Amino acid sequence: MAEGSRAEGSRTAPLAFGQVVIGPPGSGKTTYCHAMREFLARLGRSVAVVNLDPANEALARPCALDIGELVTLPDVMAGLGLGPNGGLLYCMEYLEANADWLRERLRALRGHYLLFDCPGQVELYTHHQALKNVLAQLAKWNFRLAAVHLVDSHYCTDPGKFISVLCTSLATMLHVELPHVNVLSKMDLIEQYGKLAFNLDYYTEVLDLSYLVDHLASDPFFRNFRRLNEKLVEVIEDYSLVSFVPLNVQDKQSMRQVMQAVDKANGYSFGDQEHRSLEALMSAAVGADFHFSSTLAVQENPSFSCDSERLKAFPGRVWTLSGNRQIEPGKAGRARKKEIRSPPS
Ligand SMILES: Nc1nc2c(ncn2[C@@H]2O[C@H](COP(=O)(O)OP(=O)(O)OP(=O)(O)O)[C@@H](O)[C@H]2O)c(=O)[nH]1
Ligand SMILES: [Mg+2]
Repeated sequence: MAEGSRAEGSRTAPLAFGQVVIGPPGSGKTTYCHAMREFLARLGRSVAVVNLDPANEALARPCALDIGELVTLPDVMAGLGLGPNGGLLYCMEYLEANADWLRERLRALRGHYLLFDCPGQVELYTHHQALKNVLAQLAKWNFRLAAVHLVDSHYCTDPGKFISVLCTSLATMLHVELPHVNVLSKMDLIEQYGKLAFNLDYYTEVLDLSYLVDHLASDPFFRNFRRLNEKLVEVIEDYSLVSFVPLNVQDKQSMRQVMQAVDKANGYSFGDQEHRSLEALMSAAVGADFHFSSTLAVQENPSFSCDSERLKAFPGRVWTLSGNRQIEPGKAGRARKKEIRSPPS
């Protein structure tokens, strides 16, 4: 399409809002999309799920728009002799080349709040260009989207994996270039995943990571990699961008907390009616800090466990920092470090 007519189209197209749901394989993207669709629909929002995952062959739940109508992974693999990973990258490049198809199909969904269910292939979000270009195109067509990056909370149980998750999340934020909400998914399973080395707020707020490096160094295998881990967490702290919202898709409070974080990120503002529906849905007075209450809900569960020795490193329940907001998100990592080490007043 000529650049001129595209620009004209974006001037006249009304604003549309939505979420681009991304993350590693099996992190719960599809489950989240449908749970969020139901949650928002109960508030009176017109929501449509757009399946952008060409590997989703038989859609168990209805989607308003399916990339499978344009291209499917099995066809690409069979036709071009590609494996699943190469095939998926090809599918996204094919989508980018056929952006007009997407635009036409999305036109029919104007007026809806859109949830884009994306493939679970990490390179799409860290360095491959196709999906990023499609998202940039959507922005030109007046879509105001926020990326919702799901990561399985299982990774909190292993400090080494948690550092790699932080690196991936940061790389994704820098690559995708959308307003971004990182989410720790499957919180309902965290107790089954095993003992955490630190309290939950430590992982969601991404507090002083030197504790994580110290903890890793206590493992003989990781001792040799201490310097590498120190440098990695230095990069994460220097950017000071990564933090997580905990999510349990079966819990309304938790869904509300994610919804509010995303609405703030993409600038969606709802009317009185939706606000009243939300209050009715919650059917209880809720404090202002849902983040605190949700992590607290998990932490105060009798079966939730974390290493008590590590807890002692944080005197005076510094975990309430997310509750009383002594630490503002976005503050430099080193400033956070200083604050967390000072004794409580
Ligand atoms: N207990 C629990 N299970 C979940 C949750 N979210 C997803 N699952 C399960 O995790 C598995 C993977 O979920 P999906 O929603 O298919 O994950 P996905 O990210 O879309 O996976 P890909 O599209 O293959 O990348 C399924 O068995 C889900 O039932 C959750 O919040 N709690
Ligand atoms: Mg999926």
